[in-house]
Amino acid sequence: MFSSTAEFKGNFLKRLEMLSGKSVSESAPKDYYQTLGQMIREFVSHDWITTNEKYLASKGKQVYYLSIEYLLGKLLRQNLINLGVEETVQKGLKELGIDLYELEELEADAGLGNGGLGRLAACFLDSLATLNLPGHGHGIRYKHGLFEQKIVDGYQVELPEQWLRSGNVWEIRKADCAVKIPFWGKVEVKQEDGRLVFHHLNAETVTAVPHDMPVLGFHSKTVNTLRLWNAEPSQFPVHEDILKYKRETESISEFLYPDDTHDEGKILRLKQQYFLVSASIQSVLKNYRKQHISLNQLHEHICIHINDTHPVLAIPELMRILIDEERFEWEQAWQITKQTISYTNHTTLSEALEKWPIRIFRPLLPRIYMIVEEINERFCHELWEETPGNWERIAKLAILADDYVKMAHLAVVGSFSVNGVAKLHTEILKKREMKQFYQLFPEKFNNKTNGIAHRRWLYKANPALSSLITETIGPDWTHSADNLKQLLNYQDNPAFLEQLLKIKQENKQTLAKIIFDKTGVTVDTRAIFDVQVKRLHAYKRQLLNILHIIHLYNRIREDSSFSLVPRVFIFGAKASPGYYYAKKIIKLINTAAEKINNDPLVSDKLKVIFLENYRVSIAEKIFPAADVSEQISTASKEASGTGNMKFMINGALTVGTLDGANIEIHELVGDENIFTFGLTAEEVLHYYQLGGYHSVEYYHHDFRIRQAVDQLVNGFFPGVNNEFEPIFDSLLEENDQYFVLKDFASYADIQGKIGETFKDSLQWQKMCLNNIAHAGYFSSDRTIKEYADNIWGIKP
Ligand code: 26V
Repeated sequence: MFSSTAEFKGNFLKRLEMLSGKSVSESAPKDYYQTLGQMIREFVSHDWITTNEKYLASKGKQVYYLSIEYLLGKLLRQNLINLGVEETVQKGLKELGIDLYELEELEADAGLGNGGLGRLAACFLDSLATLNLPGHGHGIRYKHGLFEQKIVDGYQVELPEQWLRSGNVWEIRKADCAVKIPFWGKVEVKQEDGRLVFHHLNAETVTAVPHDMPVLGFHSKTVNTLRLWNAEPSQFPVHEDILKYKRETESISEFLYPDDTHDEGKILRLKQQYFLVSASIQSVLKNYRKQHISLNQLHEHICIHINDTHPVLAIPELMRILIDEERFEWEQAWQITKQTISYTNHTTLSEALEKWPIRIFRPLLPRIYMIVEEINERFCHELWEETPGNWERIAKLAILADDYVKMAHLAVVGSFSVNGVAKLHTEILKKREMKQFYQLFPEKFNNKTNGIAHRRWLYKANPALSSLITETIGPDWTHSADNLKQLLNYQDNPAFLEQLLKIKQENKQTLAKIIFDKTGVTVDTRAIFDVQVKRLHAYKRQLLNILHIIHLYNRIREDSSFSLVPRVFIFGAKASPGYYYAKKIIKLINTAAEKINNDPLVSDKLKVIFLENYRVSIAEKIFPAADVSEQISTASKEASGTGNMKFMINGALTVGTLDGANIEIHELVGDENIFTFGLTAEEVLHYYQLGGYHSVEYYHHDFRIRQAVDQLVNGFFPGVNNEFEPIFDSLLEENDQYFVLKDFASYADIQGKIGETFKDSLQWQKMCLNNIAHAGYFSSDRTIKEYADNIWGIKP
């Protein structure tokens, strides 16, 4: 890009003048940021064009990843790193008196996602480009990403997020590639030339305009595309209420959904899903037609991957185009569609499995509904042929049942591959949640354990540790994360372990400063930094963590012989705005923090920090500074988790249940390098099936539990009235669905063991080293290679 600092500076200054009309001294940091961003984007445009030309000319297979969420975070420094010019740029800017890290602060996080599922999509894009694989993302260009969280008086308050306020320097608007999406109206069926044809009449049409972002690979020439669709009014046709139409149209790409627990949001959410899918499929086929290959061979050249069920309408939409526009017969269209679509399931929680009331679906998407109906009828017919008279089975597996469209059923029936995201999760799908589908289509089911972009979560986030690793085993680990295993040769090398300790200590100091700036609380960096950062959900059991903290607090105050190894407990979590119970837990954590942090009796032992507005950029500061990684979901509930992998690769030790990918972490590092506790998935599922758990017994028989649980409601936290009664009730009246009390004792025990282990700092670092060394398996490069080889059939 620039062969020298001097060349960079020359370029930068010239461009700054052109763009802002000002000299360096007159310009503001915002101008520097814009200038640098534009320089990079323009610089990559050549490789971007070349990549697309190569893809087109080679006629090789390409994958399109459809996802309603992308949690990209900041892109400036990652792009510089990928281009291999970070050092040159940083030096050049410095000579001009500009700090690259300050510019990075000016960039808004692209937070177009809720959590794990959206961040996974972003990590996958990174790996696809780095591995030179032809894979592109399609999503929605939400004007407002996930809400900004403020904590006011201990409560979560949501503000609209504004990432586009100063524009998005990485995107290119492609108005000429816009497509039209029809909603509402009715379908007219006619006989023409001996076949039925379908016309969608009186539809309200929305224009989808793509905004393309380049996706750079690490030190590679490949530049893939993330295409984000913006919803805009079509040329204002005959419309009675133009303003209403404009408002409704634009609202399609206005907000990312924190979830769809509210009914009024449902139509909009379904509109978003069809908007994404229809725009993407139309655009994919437009591109495909340029290659002049028959649509009969679509599946040999294209794979469309649906990230969870949100984009599942890709199936009927592809059918619609093949049948209505390309005049295929049903059976032929169905074979092509089934062989083109693959699907990832990300949760077995029944409340998260999507289903749409037919009363909403049918009028909004009349032609799509007809196709779903036909898919369902044919599928039910097949079931009938196989087991005539077995209505129970048909009712269970049908796509349309009980007045709903069941999206996961459509996904399984209309795709060639169904994968879970960690070994246990896939087994639960096969043996339980989707057992009957597995019996019907065993060949479709497979596992792809999640991964993380280690170049963001280690190389970028933890420069000191990365340098040490590179000095020790050479630089190839950035491409081949498995090389990290070579670090095992240093596990008995005290000098090396001392260095690890020193780096962790420095990272903790950086985080301590952030904590002080944000909360005013001083934390001791010699204490164990024990961190739980993730979305707030009952099954993730932040409640178990905070109840245990309250218990520790009680113990320090009451038992003078008790000596706690000092701890700083750090939380970061957003609750869905409509999720009442989750918000109560946030209030509880903040209330406990307030009390504990202001009690001089425990101040040298215990601190509780809630960092507001947890997001990708703050996560990059947190993982490198963590000693302990809390992965304490009720076993069987967390499909995989990916935060667990980010902690691990930064040398934090996991305290976790045998759930999701924790199980695979455990297998890799062995019993001696992880702290596991609690019920197994099998035990949990057994209780759910057969009963036998009575939370009140644990409340009555364990004083520690009774004391902490009573403190929720007995005035121990002054000024909160009945605030925590719903939590109290969930544990006792509602029999503690997530086994918080059941797992409390084993959690407290293992936490004790963690304190003891931490005292021997070299032993602790040795354990950290073992975790880092085995974390290569969790690079999303490995995951993506598995998808590419075993599902998509794409090649570099
Ligand atoms: C969504 C909802 C929405 C309605 C209320 C309840 C509820 C519960 C869970 C979810 C999660 C939906 C899908 C999802 O984000 N799954 C996450 O995907 C990650 C990437 O595969 C994985 O690491 C996480 O374990 C999984 O929860």
